[in-house]
Amino acid sequence: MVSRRDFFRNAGAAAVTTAVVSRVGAASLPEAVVMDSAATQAPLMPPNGRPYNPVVTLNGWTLPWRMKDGVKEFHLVAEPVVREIAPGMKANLWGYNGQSPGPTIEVVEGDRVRIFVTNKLPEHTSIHWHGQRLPNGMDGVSGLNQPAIPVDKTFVYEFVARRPGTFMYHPHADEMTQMAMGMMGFWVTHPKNPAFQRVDRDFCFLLNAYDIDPGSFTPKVNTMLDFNLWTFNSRAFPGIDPMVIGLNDKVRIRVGNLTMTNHPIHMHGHEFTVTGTDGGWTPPASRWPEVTTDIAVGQMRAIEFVADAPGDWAFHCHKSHHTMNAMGHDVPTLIGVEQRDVLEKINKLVPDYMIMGDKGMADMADMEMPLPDNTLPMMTGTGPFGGIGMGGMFTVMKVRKGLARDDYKDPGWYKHPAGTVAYEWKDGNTAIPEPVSAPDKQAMAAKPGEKVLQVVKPVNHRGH
Ligand SMILES: [Cu+2]
Repeated sequence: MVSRRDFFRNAGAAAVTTAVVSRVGAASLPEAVVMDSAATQAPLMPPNGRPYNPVVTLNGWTLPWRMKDGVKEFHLVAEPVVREIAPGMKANLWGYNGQSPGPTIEVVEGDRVRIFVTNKLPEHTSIHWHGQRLPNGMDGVSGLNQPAIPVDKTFVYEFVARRPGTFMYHPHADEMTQMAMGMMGFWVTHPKNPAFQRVDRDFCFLLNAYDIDPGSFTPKVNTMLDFNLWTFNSRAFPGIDPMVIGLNDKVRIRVGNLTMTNHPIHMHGHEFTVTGTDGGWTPPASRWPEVTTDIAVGQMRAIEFVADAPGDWAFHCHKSHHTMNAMGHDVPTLIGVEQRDVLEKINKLVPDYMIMGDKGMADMADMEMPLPDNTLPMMTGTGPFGGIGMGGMFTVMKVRKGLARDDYKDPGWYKHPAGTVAYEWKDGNTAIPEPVSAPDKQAMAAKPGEKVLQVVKPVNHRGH
């Protein structure tokens, strides 16, 4: 096991060798590098080839390559993996090279790339290189562009990474099953000119969703709508690492959506612009400021901003169900229900039953309920002021002064300057402003014969 601290201490290409296990003896195949940790790994500084500014994959890593006669050779192994979704929950997924999602592949515009794909799954597979300009026979749709890769066979994909930008990879073979099981990965083609749209920190991750019943380990692969785990790179908060950012750094975050619904991704404390899609860089004249961008199914968005506000800023999907974990789904609404009357009776049937939800669900963030094995509480994560009440697609951007360029270590919680945290009003500690005078009630009421306010009859919306 390679600890995160060791990894950051040894940041760089050499460190990756400490996590590698050779899976393939054949000398003609590049080594299949395997990752045994679900933690964010340090950026992989390119040891050869054209220079570029590497990305940081949130709770992920970049696949090292072998340079052979000027061709970058990668080896992906499609295989069953055990992925830790967050401390306390592991899932039996399918992925690549020890983790799910698979490793990020980073190349440079104009690179010739050769990817060996070994199939260690129990069924055939293929890889589609989402968004790439490539020869038709390399596009990876099994049956259409190539025969599927049989079990235990290795296929070779080869093309020139023509267009710089952000891409994804995933199977186009039994893809409903294989993507529900977690087979996907990120691909970044860096521009030939490292100064083009240069940023100080470049994060990337995929959005994914799973339906794993509490107490079980394997996703239900036929689910279309009722997913119960909403994840960034197959991790649920508080298992998602923070994005650590230096004050005034120029930052890019690339987010790809391989779930079956859209995700309005929302950033606190800053405005950003959408600078890239999976179709390429957006023309600067087309950009406008946002604090939320909706990412549709199969899309990628690259957003950029200057991190000029120190603090711990939430970064999450704005669909509130997507910041809840498995135990938060299918819970009945109990607000206002007086459960005390029946508690004694319920306790005879269910001895550990607790009254909950009658005043809302906030208590659940702090409650330590007995859980089935291998699942996550509805909402979880504790901050400096108590329960955060979030799970799923949620993390924190930690913007700090004085960080070294390559420092991605969690700096701990933000220390707020005195007088800058919301506080409880107590008589005498500050003046409460006079209430703003209410509008004149008479002006609101319609005089007889006057149609000032129209009364709209309730409409039954059912059946529309
Ligand atoms: Cu969402």
